[in-house]
Amino acid sequence: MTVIVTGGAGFIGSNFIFYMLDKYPDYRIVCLDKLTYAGNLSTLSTVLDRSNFRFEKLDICDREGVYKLFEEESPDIVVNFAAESHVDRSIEDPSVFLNTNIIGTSVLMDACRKYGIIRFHQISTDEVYGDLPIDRPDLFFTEQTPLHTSSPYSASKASADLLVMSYHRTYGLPVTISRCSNNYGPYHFPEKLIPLMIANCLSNKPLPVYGQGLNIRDWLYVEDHCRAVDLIIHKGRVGEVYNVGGHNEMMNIDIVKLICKELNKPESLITFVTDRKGHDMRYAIDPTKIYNELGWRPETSFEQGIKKTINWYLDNRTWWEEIISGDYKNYYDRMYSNR
Ligand code: TDX
Repeated sequence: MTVIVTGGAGFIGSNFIFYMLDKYPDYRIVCLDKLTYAGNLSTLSTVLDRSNFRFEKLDICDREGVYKLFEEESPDIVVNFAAESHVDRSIEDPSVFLNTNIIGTSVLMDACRKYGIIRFHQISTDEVYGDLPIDRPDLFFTEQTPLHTSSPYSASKASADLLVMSYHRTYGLPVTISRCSNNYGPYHFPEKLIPLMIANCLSNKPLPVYGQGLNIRDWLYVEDHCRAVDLIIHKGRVGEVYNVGGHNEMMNIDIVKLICKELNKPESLITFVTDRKGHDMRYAIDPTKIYNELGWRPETSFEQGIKKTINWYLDNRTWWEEIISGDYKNYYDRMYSNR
């Protein structure tokens, strides 16, 4: 079995590659990644030499390059993790999100049609459903919840989902989609809430909490997400959407306080800054379908997961310190100075 993993040098994609190489030593894993700011080849350094692994620096929008790779590798399964994923960046400049997330997905699916595959799996997000009110803890996103996006990022992901479903209906492409809640864990890019707060704590820098920090996210340890994708690509029903989440809702401010506590840093580092435009209040996934159909359950509690994650950032300082000192520094100054 040959599996193409796009965006495999990014956070969730790289974790998925490690998971697959470990679980299926007889599979061939081909990573296709453009190595944007969020992709880091050093993340894959431990697997680059494996005989059943190939890395190809490629943009999913590059039709010729993608077709050539499909011709060479004849993949059975394609899992599309490649995406621009940071909401704040999409508010600054939507265009690259539309290109990569929508056009890129269509190029990949055209290649799937041309060369034939047994499964195209699209990694989507709970953000396509919009948000839920804070005072209605009884409400959850199901697979039937209408798409109702807030940011250019989520609109681009919802557009891609619609396109994926249209390729299934129109061309009979064997597709599945997963919509997962917020992931956290090793190799999470430090522009996102949890790694940013860990990195800032460790450097005794202010912890910028948007608005009052009352927004709620539903957190899932990245390895649990990888297991869900593995189950869906092997056992999920074609043409179906699966929500993935572990009923672990937390307020941003509580997460930041927890990180301060774990790292023994004063809460006085917390700084409330101007809110994100169009900021979604609450995400909460109803994972009943994947529980019942595929028997998936999250295995890592948030208590264990956050400890593992913090320890990973303590043990892998070079990985994130290099990122923070490079181009990313310009982004950080642009985004947070005068906020
Ligand atoms: O500095 C910050 N301060 C802050 O208060 C940052 C970076 C974030 N926040 C808040 C905004 C959100 O309410 O924390 C929450 C989490 O923010 P992000 O880490 O940017 O994630 P989110 O916007 O929830 O989106 C994430 O989950 C869904 C991923 O980035 C998406 O790619 C995924 O689809």
